[in-house]
Amino acid sequence: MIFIGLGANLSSPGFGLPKDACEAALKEVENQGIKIAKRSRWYRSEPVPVSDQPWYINGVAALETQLSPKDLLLVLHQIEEKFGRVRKIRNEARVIDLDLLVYDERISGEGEVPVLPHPRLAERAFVVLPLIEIEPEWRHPATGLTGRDLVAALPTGQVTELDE
Ligand code: PH2
Ligand code: MG
Ligand code: MG
Repeated sequence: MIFIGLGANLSSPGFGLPKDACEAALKEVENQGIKIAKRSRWYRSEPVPVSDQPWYINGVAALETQLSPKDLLLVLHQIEEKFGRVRKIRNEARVIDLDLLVYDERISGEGEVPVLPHPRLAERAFVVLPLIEIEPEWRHPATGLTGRDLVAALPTGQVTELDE
């Protein structure tokens, strides 16, 4: 299974509100010939680490593609660029963020890019909750932890709720 995380906490002139940008980004993934097998609902989440940035919209999608992890990451970065994402500082507010979280059972070696599974996946409620929503039986390839284990192990105090 291949999972990507979507996130946004700034509006953009071209794509509007964060949720609209996330929806448009999923369309764009499909336009690149990549199948969206499953997608979570959208969640509203407090910035991690806590800051005075606007809250995020987050979600996770399961993809089907023959692209290699490297090529898939390249496509995700191209979509981010198309949406006007400018990278300056780590964790800064953004119009769209597309992260490659998991690529089947792959575990990256030292220095390999992309790092798989995403190194901060298990610490983040805004990733774990939507991921287990679409794939409750999933196990973390490196730790073997189940969805339920991952939820139980999340750091406390990360507010993540369904956006309704
Ligand atoms: N992304 C980050 C850093 N912090 N916090 C929330 N709630 N949602 C995000 O998507 C997020 C974050 C770095 O990519
Ligand atoms: Mg991210
Ligand atoms: Mg990113």
